[in-house]
Amino acid sequence: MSELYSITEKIISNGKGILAADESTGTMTKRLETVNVKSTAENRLLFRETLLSSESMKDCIGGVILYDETIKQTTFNKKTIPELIESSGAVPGIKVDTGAKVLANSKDEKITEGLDGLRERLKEYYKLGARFTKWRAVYVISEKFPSKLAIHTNAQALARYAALVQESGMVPIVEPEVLMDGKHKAEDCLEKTSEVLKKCYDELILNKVDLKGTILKPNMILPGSASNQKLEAKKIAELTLKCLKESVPTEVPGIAFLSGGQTEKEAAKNLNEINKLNNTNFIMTYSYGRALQQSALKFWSKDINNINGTQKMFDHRAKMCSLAAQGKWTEEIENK
Ligand code: 5MM
Repeated sequence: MSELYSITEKIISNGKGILAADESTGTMTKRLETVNVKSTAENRLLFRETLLSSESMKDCIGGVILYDETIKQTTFNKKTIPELIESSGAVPGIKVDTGAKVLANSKDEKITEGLDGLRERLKEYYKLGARFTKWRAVYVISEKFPSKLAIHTNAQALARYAALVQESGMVPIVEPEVLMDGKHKAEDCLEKTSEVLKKCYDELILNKVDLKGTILKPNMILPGSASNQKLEAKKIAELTLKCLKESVPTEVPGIAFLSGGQTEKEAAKNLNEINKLNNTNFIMTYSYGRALQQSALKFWSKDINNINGTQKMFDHRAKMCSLAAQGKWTEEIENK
């Protein structure tokens, strides 16, 4: 188990966080099409290789979550993608769920699948260089949702996944994402997220998962994206800390937030406030997809051969997130 603890530490310590580059081909195609780039395996690799060769990888990124296609690709210089990630001192990781599908008997909700054959797939990913993994469950908020059924079944799947991952010698990231979509208030997000997290930890403990060798990837406590409630970053940080303090066992070493549709700046500012107020033992850092990649992707789409310019855009975001993970981010540095 001590091997798992050192992997965890390497990923999230010293102001480092995680680059979530695990978009499945469907999601990556949507992202590329919005910036008018053709979604071919070569283009997906070119964009990701550009980010993974950036200067900021060394100081700001402790781990990268990959998708099945990417972990098997090789770079222009004939390195494997895990080798490229390791060369900057970061840890290669892999998304192992096979996606969120309609939940039987609650058709407006989702259950994440991928447990069948997981033990064998984990062995293969370990051989390819992965040392941590990710599984994402998604929950919607409405008057009726998330239902007890969605909370229970997803928690069970997350726990069975995490137990298998530790058995294979890798660190599981547990990602229960309560979506921002909807008109709900931040107080509703607090209530529902707390319920989801508590159930996840009941099941993780029942499945004898060693919590010290895990990382939690939750949403922040925010108003719904269609709500008219506006909250200051300080209030978001207070609610988020309240939720995590009450729902997450203290053995968990670190929390790496998802950005969930926040702008790049909001995701940095809110994480910064959380760290300024952090009165817990948890390391609070980032595991951002869109909030690390958005402006780099936009820039890259204008000239996919402009590697340096794209890397500069990514380096700025990575630096802002790393400062936020230490409570040292400011508007002034952001706008420089
Ligand atoms: C990178 O996006 C991941 C989802 O991809 P698929 O929907 O194609 O499986 C996602 O799991 C991501 O890791 C997290 O949601 C965090 O990403 P954001 O963009 O919310 O920070």
